[in-house]
Amino acid sequence: MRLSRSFLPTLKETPAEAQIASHRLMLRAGLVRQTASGIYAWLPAGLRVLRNIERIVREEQNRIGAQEVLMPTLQSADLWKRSGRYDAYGPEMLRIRDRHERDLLYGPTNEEMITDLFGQSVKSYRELPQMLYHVQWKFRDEVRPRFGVMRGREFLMKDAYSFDADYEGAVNSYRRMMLAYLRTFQRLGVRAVPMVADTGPIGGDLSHEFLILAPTGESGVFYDAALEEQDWLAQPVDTQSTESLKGFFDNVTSWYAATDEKHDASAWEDVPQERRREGRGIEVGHIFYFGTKYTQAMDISVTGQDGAQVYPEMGSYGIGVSRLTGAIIEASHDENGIIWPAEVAPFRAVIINLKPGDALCDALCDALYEVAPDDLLYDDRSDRAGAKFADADLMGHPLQLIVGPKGAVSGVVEVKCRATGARYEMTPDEAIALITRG
Ligand code: P5A
Repeated sequence: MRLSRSFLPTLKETPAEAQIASHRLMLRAGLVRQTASGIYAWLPAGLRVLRNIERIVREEQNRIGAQEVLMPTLQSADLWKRSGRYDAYGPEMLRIRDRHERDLLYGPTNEEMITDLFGQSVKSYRELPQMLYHVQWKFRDEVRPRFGVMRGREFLMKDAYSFDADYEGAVNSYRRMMLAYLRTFQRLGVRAVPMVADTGPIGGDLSHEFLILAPTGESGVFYDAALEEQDWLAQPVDTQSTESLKGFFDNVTSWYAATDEKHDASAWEDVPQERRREGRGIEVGHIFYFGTKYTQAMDISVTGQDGAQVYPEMGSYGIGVSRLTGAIIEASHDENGIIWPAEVAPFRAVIINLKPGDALCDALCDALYEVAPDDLLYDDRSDRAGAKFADADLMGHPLQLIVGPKGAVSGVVEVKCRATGARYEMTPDEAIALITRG
């Protein structure tokens, strides 16, 4: 994308309404704009990041056998009356009435809808297990929307739902999902630590939250550093084997990790001093096992092995896709701006032309840009170099390829790595190799 023709409105001033770094940087880097309290429009660079996060989330859901669907944002109140949550959910639910005076709501989550869809089609235990997910906007009328997309009213969630014939199957689904989450967050370039959690309005017996460590997080966290050192992508887990899943799960839960709500001071004493990590965390995912809570309330059963009707065991599994955009920035920025992990960056690199109009500079920049025009940002504006460097640092592109008149003559591209600040001089061919991926 050519910067001179793009809609990437960066701000020099710090927006007064933004209290935390990620919110300030998302506004300054031109990723989002607020359109109403807790509701945001995604601008081109922000949308690219959101789509990158979604892509990784989807790949890891598909990898454990979950199937994607797309349920609507609007739901009928009748559905929620069947589970008893229409009244229980309270003022966070945005209630809507249509022209026929029928009660609708903007979905805050989809347990009821998916249970109903499942019940319409699945009649026998032989069709189990099922794992379905979608990536869809939710609405929760939070009392205090704050921190930008981090606690919005409208937000994008990946929510998955599992249906199993029995407890053992349901626990396997839960453990499979935990593995998918740990792989997902690692690929996103952040370390999210799983912690035992309360189940709140979703309900159930078993629940984990995934928290990214950041000083502005809403929960206090205590955990064993061993959890951060694991390579979840390299661990061999056979997701079809109960034993293998159990081994993985027992390993994860053997290390101490708790939010302040569940913190146990005496168990904490058992963690070796040098491995104790204490701070604050941002909840980017939350998984629940709640058995037959919804299937029973909504009377959705299947024929079991012995011919009797049984209520399938369920779990639900959420990732805050839009919140992750803010959370990743919260965990990865400096005083100059965002430092995008490569997997989610809106562009692989920015090409900075220090002298647009100079034939050699233009030719070298064009040659670099042509390598992958959809994935590169070309700063072809005739602004001062200082302003371009500042915007590049602010927007957080992993690499900056700097082309000036001297380098253009001698065939030298200066490459700056945003994360380390290291600078290298290389030939145009080496620079091309660097930005050619896959
Ligand atoms: C799990 C999936 C659920 O809703 N039902 C379907 C279950 N869980 S949850 O913990 O309430 O939400 C899942 C994740 O969504 C993100 N999230 C938010 N993101 C931005 N703004 C909000 N107001 C907001 N509320 C929840 C969190 O990342 C949470 O872990």
